Amino acid sequence: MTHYKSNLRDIEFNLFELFDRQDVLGKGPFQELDEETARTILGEVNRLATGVVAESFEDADRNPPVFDPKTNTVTVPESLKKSYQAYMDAGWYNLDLPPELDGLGAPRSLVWSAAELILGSNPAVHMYSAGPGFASILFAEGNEKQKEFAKLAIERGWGATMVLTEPDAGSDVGAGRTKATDQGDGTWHIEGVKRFITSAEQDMTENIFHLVLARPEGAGPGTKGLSLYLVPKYLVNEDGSLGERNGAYVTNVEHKMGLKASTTCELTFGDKHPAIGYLVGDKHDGIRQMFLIIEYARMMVGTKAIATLSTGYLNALEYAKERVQGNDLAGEKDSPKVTITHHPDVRRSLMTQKAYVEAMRSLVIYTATQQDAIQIAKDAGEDVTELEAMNDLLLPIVKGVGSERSYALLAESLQTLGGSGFLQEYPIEQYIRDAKIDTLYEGTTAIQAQDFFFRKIVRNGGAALGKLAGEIKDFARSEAGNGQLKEERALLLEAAENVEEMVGLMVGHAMAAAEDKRELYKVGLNSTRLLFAFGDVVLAWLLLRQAEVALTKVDGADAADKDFYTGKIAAARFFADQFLPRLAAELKIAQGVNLDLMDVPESAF
Ligand code: ST9
Ligand code: FAD
Repeated sequence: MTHYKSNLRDIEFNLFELFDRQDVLGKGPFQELDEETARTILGEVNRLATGVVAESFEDADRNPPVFDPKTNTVTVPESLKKSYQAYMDAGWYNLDLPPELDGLGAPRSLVWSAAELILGSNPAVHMYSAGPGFASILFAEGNEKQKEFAKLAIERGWGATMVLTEPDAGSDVGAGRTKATDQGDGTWHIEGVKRFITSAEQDMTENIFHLVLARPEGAGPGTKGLSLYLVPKYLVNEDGSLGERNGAYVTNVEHKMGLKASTTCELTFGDKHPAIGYLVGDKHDGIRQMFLIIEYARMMVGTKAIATLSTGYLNALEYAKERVQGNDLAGEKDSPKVTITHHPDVRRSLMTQKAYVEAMRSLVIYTATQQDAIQIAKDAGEDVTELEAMNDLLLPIVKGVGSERSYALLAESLQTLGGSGFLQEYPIEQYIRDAKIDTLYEGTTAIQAQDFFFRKIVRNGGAALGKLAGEIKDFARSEAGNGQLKEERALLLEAAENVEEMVGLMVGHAMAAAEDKRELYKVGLNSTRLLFAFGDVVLAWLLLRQAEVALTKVDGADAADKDFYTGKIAAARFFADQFLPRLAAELKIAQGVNLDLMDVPESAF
């Protein structure tokens, strides 16, 4: 038994009962995969995730990788090496690779479903195994030589990193100072110090390639002046053998609150000897290229958070079903003691965890179905602009809402165990420590909220938002649930209208900024509120859609399925009743926002 409790039943429910992925399998770009194969793959990944991959989760936290400053090397604990190797040997990283790279080119809905299992089991393993994924981006963006490099990297299982952050350039990536100097022979020298770089050193792969944002000499300021360079740890000879050690060295590994198995490194370029880099695709287009990775990584982070809440909830549930404590609140004085699931407050907490996590899993898979649609349309040579806009709109919700709600609700999972939850004997305290990072990296929640409003709503002219809100309102006005979800649909409609009004209010503030720049502060004061509020509407919609399916299947289902579908209906009702009415208050607060806070002197805080 490992710490990890997966929820394959719910993943498969989303894939095959809610989003009908069997209809896209076996045709178009997914010719090679049918439903049975997809289920077999998930079963196999689940076996690894609940077994060997999870086995090192605790040990690598208590005995994290060790950095040796004399040699600039890292020693990863043996337990983690075993988990990593077992996952790489199984070869499932190829699910997402295109056929040109011998991959399965699977639909993203299947890719992210499988990813949830590994991310819930041992997130560091998923991160160390990102090399092939990074190589596929290098393959897509690189010149001929770099494409060959990418193939080699996959064949030989090299690790990879994304290198943006510097001491003075975190959220503000455009403030980066790392510089690149053209050597005139197709190579560049990179100089500077990057910090917080995930997986930049380990002793599990023979090479590591860094994808680094640096500013070529003479380039302009900001993100648009940055270019993307391929900087391998070891240079690679023409025949594919490893050459000299390149001048990019890890000069520190951070001591952290959690996710200790994953190395977070300071990476210094060109200090000991030149760090040779190659301009990706021979073009200066760095920030766009890097965002191809970032978009993927933001999806990964949201999925990681939600996967952690899922196992947190299931651990809490198991405990609650066994822990006997106190009398039934409504029972007779000398009635027998009950398990804590009998207490109304424990039920409130458990159902809050269940409803959010099942809604957010559905959000991940729903977002991935948009990515499936992009894959299908591209394969057919069709325009993908609208599909990409929808995917773009959903990403900050997956990342921003997924990470914040998961972190907050993991505290509820811990609370369910009482004092025992605080002990290292149970995994939840580690889940909380490991999940905190999800609200921070790949763009903090504030950055997600601004991205959501300015880029995904305003810059898109509200098109994707309008389409999604329209679908939600159509559902709310429909007869879904055959009369049984009437009140919940009414709550959904009201909540959707409240959030639309909030968007209108903020667009008004943004427009008023043409006259008075300070009006933008009001947008900034409301942006995370909007992200969470819109998130709740989308989550409620997805839960009610799940309940609609469950209502058609619950009668006549076998015992296990009956419980499953009953839980779906209960979760949707609970969420609609408990969380949607709060959005009216959020709108009121948003409407009341003024500039007073911005006028409080810094010294008065
Ligand atoms: C990090 C890593 O934290 C943590 C974990 C690593 C684990 C690694 C392994 C897992 C990943 C696996 C991936 C493998 C890949 C597999 C693939 C398989 C197929 N969307 O608004 P502007 C672009 S890393 C798209 O003016 P500012 C766009 O080009 C550190 N593009 O920005 C735009 O130009 P245009 C993460 C976007 O004011 C240009 O940027 N750090 C988007 O100059 C300029 O845009 C962060 O995330 C977008 N949403 O700069 C930094 N947004 O407009 C957070 C911008 O012409 N900070 N672009 O299209 C930000 O995001 C800031 O908002 C900023 C602002 C830097 C963009
Ligand atoms: P800051 O940008 O200084 O932010 C501090 C606070 O101010 C935050 O609350 C933030 O929301 C807020 N804030 C900042 N600017 C704004 C604004 N304009 N509007 C509103 N609020 C704002 N980076 C990589 O390049 N590669 C990696 O592999 C990588 N891995 C990481 C792993 C770990 C464990 C950690 C801790 C970090 C990692 N990072 C990586 C860096 C990570 O992406 C940054 O930490 C993150 O983007 C935030 O930057 P910062 O830490 O400098 O915080």
